[in-house]
Amino acid sequence: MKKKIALVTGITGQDGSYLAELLLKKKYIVHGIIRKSSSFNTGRIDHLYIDPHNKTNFYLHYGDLTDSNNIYNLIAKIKPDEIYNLGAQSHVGVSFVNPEYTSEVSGIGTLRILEAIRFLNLKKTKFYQASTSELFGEVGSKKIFDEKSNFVPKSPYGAAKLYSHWITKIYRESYGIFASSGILFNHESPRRGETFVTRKITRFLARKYYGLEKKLYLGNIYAKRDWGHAKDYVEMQWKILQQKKPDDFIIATGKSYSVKEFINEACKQIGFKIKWQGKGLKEIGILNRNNKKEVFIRIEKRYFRPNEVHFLKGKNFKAVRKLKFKPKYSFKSLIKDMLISDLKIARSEMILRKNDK
Ligand code: NAP
Ligand code: F7E
Repeated sequence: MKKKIALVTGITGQDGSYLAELLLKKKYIVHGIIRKSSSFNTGRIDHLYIDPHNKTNFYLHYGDLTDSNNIYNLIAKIKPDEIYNLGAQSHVGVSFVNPEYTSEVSGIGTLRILEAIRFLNLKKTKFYQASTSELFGEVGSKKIFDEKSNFVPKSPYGAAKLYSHWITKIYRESYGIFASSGILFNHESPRRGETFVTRKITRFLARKYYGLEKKLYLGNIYAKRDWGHAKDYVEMQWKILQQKKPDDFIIATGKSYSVKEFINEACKQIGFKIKWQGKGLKEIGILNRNNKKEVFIRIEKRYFRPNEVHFLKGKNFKAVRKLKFKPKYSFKSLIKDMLISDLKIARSEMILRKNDK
């Protein structure tokens, strides 16, 4: 049987790397788009590239979602059966600083792919768009978001992703393209970028454990998120493209925790006694270790965003029914997975530093 060909944008990111692993396991030929950077940016996929089993199944191409010709030429050459558009300027905080660039990549980038599919008349190519819970924003009381909820984005990132979400639906309805979106709530893993809050916390705690770091500075620790594991979620991205008809799906756990609850659970797992004191910008986290008390968490104004989504929780009923969504990771086991990995990394650094002395 002919092997399926997939093209993944954002293959060097958290989701892209897990998705590439999954597709290779399913015997796909995987093509990925990587950006030219001044230092190596393939750390999450190097193990796939050097694996001799993947030699003829894994190809990387230089490209950028802001470059229409490049996107068009790659799609024309590869003629993929499935395109997963995971590439994005994905940091909500950064999108307030670089709103125009964020719109170009996370908004118009999607249009560039859809236009290439349309123009090349690729009738059999299926398209997956990485939509996000940042399309939603609370209006009044807390609620659980589902596929029928109104979109109220609160950031340039959310607005760019809303454009991508709608243009995907418009190309599906107007040109009959098999184009689907997964509206994914926050998902984390040991491969999560280090500036996202969960990884910032687990990385800090692991480094603190080995004496490599003193203090952690955070923003709004009362924001609540519906956190799942990226490994569970990329499987749904694939499943969404295996449906008979294109459609949109919420992928979420249905549980929501604050950043502070995440810290408390992570501290518990690593064996740190934490006590909170104060309010607002004066709130501090105090670590009690070996009968010594030390302020190790502080709140910093610069980590607050000009606008914030305070509460997110998703209703995953459609995904459970149609995609048989059954996540393997819980809130606690997600944190455990991240801590184990970050402790390993911190321990290696501690040994290196000792050997250097
Ligand atoms: P990520 O780790 O930040 O990865 C983003 C990827 O996009 C990286 O490979 C990055 O390349 C690439 N990229 C950035 N700018 C690009 C450009 N101009 N042209 C081409 N590629 C570019 O994100 P993730 O967490 O894996 O998320 C994957 C997708 O799902 C993103 O679209 C994100 O917005 C969306 N999403 C994420 C979550 C979540 O909780 N993780 C939830 C909902 C939706 P470099 O490695 O070179 O930077
Ligand atoms: O923030 C608060 C922050 O940056 C989570 C992206 O993958 O998920 C992600 O977006 C919460 C926010 O993720 C810090 O204000 C407090 O309320 O980890 P985050 P995010 O903004 O939810 C969605 C679904 C996506 O689609 C995005 O691509 O934590 N917070 N203190 C902080 N956040 C950060 N980054 N750093 C802090 O110091």
